[in-house]
Amino acid sequence: MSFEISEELIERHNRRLKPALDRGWAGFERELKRRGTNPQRLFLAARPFVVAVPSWGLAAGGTRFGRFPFPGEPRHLYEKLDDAATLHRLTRQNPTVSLHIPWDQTGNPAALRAYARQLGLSFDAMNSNTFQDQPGQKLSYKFGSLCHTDPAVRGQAVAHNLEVIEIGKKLGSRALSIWIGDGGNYPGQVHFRRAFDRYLESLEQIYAGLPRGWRLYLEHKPYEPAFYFTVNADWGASYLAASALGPKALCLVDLGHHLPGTNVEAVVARLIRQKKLGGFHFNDAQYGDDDLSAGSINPYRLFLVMNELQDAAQDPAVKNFHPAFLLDQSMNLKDPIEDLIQSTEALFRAFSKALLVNRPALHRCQEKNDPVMAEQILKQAFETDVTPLVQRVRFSNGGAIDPLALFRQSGYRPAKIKERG
Ligand code: PSV
Ligand code: MN
Repeated sequence: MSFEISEELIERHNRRLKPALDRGWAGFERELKRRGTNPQRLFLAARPFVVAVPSWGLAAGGTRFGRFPFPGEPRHLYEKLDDAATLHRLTRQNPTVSLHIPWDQTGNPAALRAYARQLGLSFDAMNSNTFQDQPGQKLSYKFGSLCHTDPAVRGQAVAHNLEVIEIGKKLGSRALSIWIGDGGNYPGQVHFRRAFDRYLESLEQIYAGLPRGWRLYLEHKPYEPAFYFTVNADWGASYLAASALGPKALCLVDLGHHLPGTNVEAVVARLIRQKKLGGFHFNDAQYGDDDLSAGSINPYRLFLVMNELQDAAQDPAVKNFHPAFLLDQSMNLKDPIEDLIQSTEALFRAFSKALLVNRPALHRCQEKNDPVMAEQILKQAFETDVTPLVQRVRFSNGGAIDPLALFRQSGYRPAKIKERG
């Protein structure tokens, strides 16, 4: 019998912290009422927040210079699901896992799905991988995959994506996410227009294989592994491709995939306007695609992104707005469960603060060209301490009031060191 954080342990932890939470909530409620905000309505709006966990974020990630495994890390996908279930039991905000094929050897998808269901988990977007060669692979992706000059390589990459869809169908997923590294390192190496034509042609074949109700997410990134030119480098290229394909194709915004200085929240608003925002890979970055914990570097930017999402969610003119929330971060130094607790909380805080924005007042300031008061409205929401709300939502969903503290106290990782080595 492997060690688990039991419901009883969570209840005991919550019983201890509940009086302090109640005191905090009473003060928070008073402050909201003073501002004319209905606390119960805020609570109900915040309560459904969830974010998917990347399978590749559950074990130690690597840098280009190496990977440092940590004791007790999951040895295979089933153990990764055990850790994801532990995370979800603590937060009640991480009910789905996003898989990456072939990094995740599914073997028997039906058995995997049954195991996940037993743990209270299901599967989010599937990710294909044609940015690396796999052992035994027939044709190399050294010079590209979906955009390769050789139709046989493109065919192999398309077939891989169709196979990922098939696996996803068996797992109950409803989306395929494609990120490719195709591009070039040297001026002259790649014919820009033809490479994009080939990208579209390959994507059309994948799009045609999408089952009913599925979405295709196209993820852009300015550079790496291609350092001079990347085919899907920015939101513009991504938007062109998604538009050419049709309504099931949407753009996915990875927060780390923008050049320094890019106004990411404006990119988000533009994609919403074009009905092409599919979802997010949340993380944070200091320099480039750093895959650091969400909200660890620039929580204000995260709030501004959430603010655009709330603005759209509350706008009756924006229809069918359900952007997917996924984390995409890779940890070298932290325990991944602790990291994911921190990131989930940072996202939920930003989300909650965006709910606090006095939107009618903000719109009035925008119309009247009052930059000072408009900014004040955002700042007031951002600077509000939403801890009581965050804790109350977690508690009422059955999670832990302080998931990080409980995770440490539970002895989960030391128990896993004994079990997994
Ligand atoms: C690429 O840097 C990326 O953001 C894509 O989402 C990949 O699927 C993921 O990272 C792999 O680590
Ligand atoms: Mn990503």
